[in-house]
Formats: sequence, C-alpha cells, structure tokens
Amino acid sequence: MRYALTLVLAAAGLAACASKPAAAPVAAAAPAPGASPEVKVTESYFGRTKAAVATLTPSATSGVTGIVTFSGGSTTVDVHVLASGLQPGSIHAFHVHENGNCASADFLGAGDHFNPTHKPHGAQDQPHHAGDMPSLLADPAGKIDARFTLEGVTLGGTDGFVGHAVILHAAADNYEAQPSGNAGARIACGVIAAQ
Ligand SMILES: [Cu+2]
Ligand SMILES: [Zn+2]
Repeated sequence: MRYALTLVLAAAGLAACASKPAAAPVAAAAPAPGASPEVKVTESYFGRTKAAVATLTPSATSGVTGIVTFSGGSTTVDVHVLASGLQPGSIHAFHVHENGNCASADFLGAGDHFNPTHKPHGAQDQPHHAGDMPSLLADPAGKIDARFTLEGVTLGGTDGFVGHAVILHAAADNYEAQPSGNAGARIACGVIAAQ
C-alpha cells in the first residue's frame, strides 16, 4: 500500500509539471509488490519535485519585484528570496497563499494562507499554516536577500507548495492576529512553478 500511495503522489506531481515529459517513464516503472530488495525505492525515484520558482510581480502601486527559489527535501523546503523596491529597513510578512492567482492588481485572488492541515496562523515554533514563513527585512538599499528553511512542508504532492502563490505584504507579520497576522496590503505576488 505504501507504494500505491507514493504512486498517487508522484502522479499528482507529474500532472503539475506536465511540461517535463522526460519524467513519465520513471513513473511507469512501478515496482511489483515482490520487487527485489536491491531495488531502492525512494521518493526521488518517483520524480519528487526538488525545485520550484516564483517571480514576484508588483501590485498596482508598490513597484516591488523579485524572485523566490525553492529547494525541496522530503520534509523540508529551503527558500531564497530576492526582492527590491522596498523602503529601507522595512519588515514584510511573507506567506504562501492558497490560490495560484496573482491576476488582480490587489492580489486578493490568491485567497487566504495555504493551510492544508487546518492550523491557526502562527510563527514557525508554534502551530502554524503550512504557508506561514519568516518576515523579511529590507536592507538600506530597499532590497531583500534572505534564506531560510521550512520544516514539515514539501514542494510537490497534494499538500505541496507548487501551484500556490507567494505574497509579500506591506507590514510585518505579528504571528498572532487570525487569520493572517495583520500583515497589511499585498505588495508583490508570484505563482510557484516546478522547475
Ligand atoms: Cu500573506
Ligand atoms: Zn498564516
């Protein structure tokens, strides 16, 4: 049954990155239940999503742009945020939101925080949405260059980040106010796409 579940997750991941036909033959090589023990069956064997990127586009008035790159482990995601156009020394909430939709100028189409496990909004060391992330500090040039690791999340699969949106907010996250930390306007948005 473990193999069957893994295959379902792999199929979902493949559907999310249909532009990579080279991955298809890997999924087709499903092991029989009695597969020989020397065949190592790992997540990467089934094409686990290891990298993704989101290009941050500005809201109607923010002028903030950037790029966010993601590197996925089996239960962790490393995030690297590059952004510019911010007020020097300002602090900004940063989240993964539910809908991969940055179409409206206010980015409200991205919906609420990504929260597949139905947790409250919070800091990393407290119960928190899967989409909750550290707030980001702009340097004296109004730029962000930040790296952090998120625990207990993945890029691919039904509860993974790919296909959702990252949003940078005008204000810092207080990690208490529900459901979104009183983070203010949405000033940049990008849809997370598998690489
Ligand atoms: Cu947000
Ligand atoms: Zn949240």
